Amino acid sequence: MPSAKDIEQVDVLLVGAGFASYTLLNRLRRLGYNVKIYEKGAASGGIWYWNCYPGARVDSDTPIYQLFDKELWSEWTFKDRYAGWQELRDYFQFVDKKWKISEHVTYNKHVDSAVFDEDRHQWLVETSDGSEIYANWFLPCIGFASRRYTPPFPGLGNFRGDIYHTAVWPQHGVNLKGKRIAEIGTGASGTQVIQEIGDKAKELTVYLRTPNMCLPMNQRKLDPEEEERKKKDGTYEAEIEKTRHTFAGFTYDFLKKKTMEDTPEDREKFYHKLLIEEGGFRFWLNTYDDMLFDKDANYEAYKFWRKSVLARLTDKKKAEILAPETPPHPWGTKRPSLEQRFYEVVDQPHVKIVDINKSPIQEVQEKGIVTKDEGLIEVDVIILATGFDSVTGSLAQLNIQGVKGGTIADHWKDGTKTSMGIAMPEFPNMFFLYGPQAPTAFSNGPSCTQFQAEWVEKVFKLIKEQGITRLESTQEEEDDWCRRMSEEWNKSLFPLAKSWYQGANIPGRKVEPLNWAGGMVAYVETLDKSISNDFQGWHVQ
Ligand code: N01
Repeated sequence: MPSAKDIEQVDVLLVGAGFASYTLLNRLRRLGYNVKIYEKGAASGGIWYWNCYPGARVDSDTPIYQLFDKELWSEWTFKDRYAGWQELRDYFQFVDKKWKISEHVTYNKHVDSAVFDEDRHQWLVETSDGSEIYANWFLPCIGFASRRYTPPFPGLGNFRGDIYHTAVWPQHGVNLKGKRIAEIGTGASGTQVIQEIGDKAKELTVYLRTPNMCLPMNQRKLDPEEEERKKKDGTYEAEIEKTRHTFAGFTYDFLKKKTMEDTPEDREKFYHKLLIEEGGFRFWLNTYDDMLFDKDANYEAYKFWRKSVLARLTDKKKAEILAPETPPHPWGTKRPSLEQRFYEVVDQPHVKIVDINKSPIQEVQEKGIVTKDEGLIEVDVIILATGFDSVTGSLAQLNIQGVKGGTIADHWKDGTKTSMGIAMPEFPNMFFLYGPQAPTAFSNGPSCTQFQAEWVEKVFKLIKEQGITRLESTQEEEDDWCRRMSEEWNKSLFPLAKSWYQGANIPGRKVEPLNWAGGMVAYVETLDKSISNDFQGWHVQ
């Protein structure tokens, strides 16, 4: 055992090498802090290191899905309006070179545990290779989807073919051409996989539990000259600036208008413009401001969406599963995915959809999957796109021990509790970004991490100026935030969906709001208020 004085020391230890850590590293380094990043993967990119399944692509468009740094966006131009995983990896390499990030990163470094040493006001962090490091400040930036979920299908281990989970897709890729494939799950990952492999598979069977109410992505190649013009004429700057003033950190926001204030004809035209002409999330986040709060308003949106989908499907049985007359939950209360040809791909005869609500999966056998009504369907490959122990699972899986000895999982045993989705009492000198009870999954990722990182930078300036060595959020701050979390959530229709937004995807897990539903602007205001007036929401030493 090395003595404490022989153990490596660092001012700030960041975990994970994605958007949040890159922004923080750059900012804290400028303030003179000695910063390190530990990354579990073999390369940077955060989720884009792991997300390499066929068709993996982001659902936020250019220019807001990148680091909000003028020097960077002036030099980098994405090829696609919605970037794919390879391009995002290239982007991270570009930033890495530009900002010299890699010299601060240790790859293949998995944090096993972190314990706060009350005498030293430091975290002692241990990794799976047995190394230890003391960090004055510990900032896990591991996203909301780093703990994958595999449902316990009976017999899964007996399958003789290949099984792949989208969250840990082989980095070398998989040849699926001409294969008989079973695909389980139709969230963001499943939808993209299906539309990408559907044409290549010999047979594709999709095991579907809840239809994803997908929106057209309206993907297109970006014209480099036009992008250059937009950078020079101030369009990029203006678009990025808009993200500070909207609910979800996008460039657009809800209208200040109720659904029924428009005539049916005007409503139809408006929906058409959002859904068909503009595409992307506009039909979700740029629509009437009662859509996510009022059932009748919501049903109007659903009817229009359904009509647009039915027009693309010839197979009546599939249409009934994918766009039923009665929706399983209010429109948009579960994350809609952006699709490209999804409905045309699944409409083909060699693609089968099994509604597992009516015909549940009974077991997996050596040769394939058995459901109640279909019996055994033989396949070569099973793809699990069954998601994550989302939002809280990433942090709760780590053995991070607070001052009373309990882990984060212990702190949350009766329900998730945080101070403003960025800190917790009993866990001093620790901030986490893009995690539970922040705008996280209700936001454009780079907006959320940017605004949280800007706040952390303010805190670290004060820490330096005031010689602070220990900062712990107050219990009152946490209680107040949890109360506000529930208040915002319960105003909306979100509680009516069995979604991972509230942990309902994991059997036995407490169903509770996991993402801040009060919007980005109110979120940032709350963060700022907590450090004004001499850190009023914090215990300071
Ligand atoms: O995971 P999911 P994901 N039996 O949880 C089904 C981000 N992301 O990896 O809906 C059968 O959404 C489950 O069914 P149901 C993004 O924020 C973004 O797709 O619970 N099926 C669902 O269909 C996204 O939302 C991008 O009824 C079971 C699917 O598996 C989040 O990550 C790309 C089942 C899981 O879907 C998660 O996306 C990828 C069971 N026992 C990810 N259990 C982009 O930006 C679960 N399912 C494009």
